[in-house]
Amino acid sequence: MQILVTGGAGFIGSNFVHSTVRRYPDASVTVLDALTYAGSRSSLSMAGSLVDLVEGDIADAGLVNRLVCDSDVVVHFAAETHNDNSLADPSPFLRTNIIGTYTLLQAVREHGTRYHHVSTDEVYGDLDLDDPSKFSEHTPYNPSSPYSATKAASDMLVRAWVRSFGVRATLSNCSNNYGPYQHIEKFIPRQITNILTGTRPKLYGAGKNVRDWIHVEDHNAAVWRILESGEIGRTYLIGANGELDNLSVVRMILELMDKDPDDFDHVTDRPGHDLRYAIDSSTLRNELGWRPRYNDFRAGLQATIDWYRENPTWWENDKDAVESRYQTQGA
Ligand code: NAD
Ligand code: TDX
Repeated sequence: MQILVTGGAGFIGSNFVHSTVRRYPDASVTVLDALTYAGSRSSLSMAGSLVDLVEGDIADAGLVNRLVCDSDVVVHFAAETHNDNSLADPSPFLRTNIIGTYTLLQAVREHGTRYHHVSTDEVYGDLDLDDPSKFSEHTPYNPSSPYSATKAASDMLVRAWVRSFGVRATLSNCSNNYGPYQHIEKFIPRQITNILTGTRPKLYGAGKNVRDWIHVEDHNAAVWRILESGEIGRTYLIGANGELDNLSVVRMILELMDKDPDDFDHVTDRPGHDLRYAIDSSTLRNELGWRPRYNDFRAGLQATIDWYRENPTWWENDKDAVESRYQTQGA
């Protein structure tokens, strides 16, 4: 089996590559990654010579066509992924998330290649804090940010290519991931590395916004279930019933790192900040038998803290640049 993983040097993609080489030692894995600020060769060092890393852009049609031609399966993780960056400059989001996905779709269409599209729950917009409902496959799309709007556009392209051209694609929309190798611009690793560098954690606004946390290994196990048994053309929602407000997460990180749980700063809120995400993953559970294994968030968070503590060389060179970018946003 020849697998092409786009964005395999990023957070979820690199974890996917690690679990794939463990699970299918005979598979041949090629990563296509532009190595933007969010991608790192070192995230793949554990996979060593088992993985071929091609540095390139998913919007480069010639390169994509050559790589897809040699592949049995394409798993598409590559994207611009940070909401705050999409507010500062949306243009790379349009190019990578929309044109990049279009380029991949044209190639899998030409070669008849099986394709899985990795997307986010943010395409559904947000829920009120006191609304007991959750997102399901039937929730209408209603994205709020430039990031989520471009992810929604890419999902729509996939659905259109399935219906119009018979592309053999599945889609998944997952909630917020945590775990090792996540870029330190994101909420959880930003706070962990703040504490490790003697800076106070930064909470947007009052911290009442709710995210539905899932361990990255559970997300990737679900992607494998869908690749193996999912129905072509279907969308599967991935979530592990991990709803928590941001204030509780910051306090838990501080506590687990032996600090005073009130030792953080409230900073400027994100414009248009989505209130709450929550996923109903019953289709995936009932039809494909997937179950999350990392059901203890506190234990998963402690392991994630330990990973950042033990791997400072992976993140410390980026820390100053990330924090100065946040300072210009007052965050
Ligand atoms: P990430 O930002 O950590 O990694 C993205 C990777 O894509 C990087 O390695 C980057 O170099 C690469 N990339 C960016 N532009 C590229 C281009 N033009 N060509 C080739 N490679 C390019 O992202 P992540 O958090 O690992 O997210 C992976 C996917 O999962 C994304 O599609 C994202 O929308 C989706 N997702 C993420 C989450 C989450 O909580 N992080 C949740 C649900 C869905
Ligand atoms: O310093 C911070 N303080 C803070 O309070 C940061 C960076 C974030 N936050 C808040 C904003 C969100 O409510 O924490 C929450 C999580 O923020 P992010 O890590 O930026 O994630 P989010 O915007 O929820 O989007 C994430 O989940 C869905 C990923 O970045 C997306 O790629 C994915 O699609």
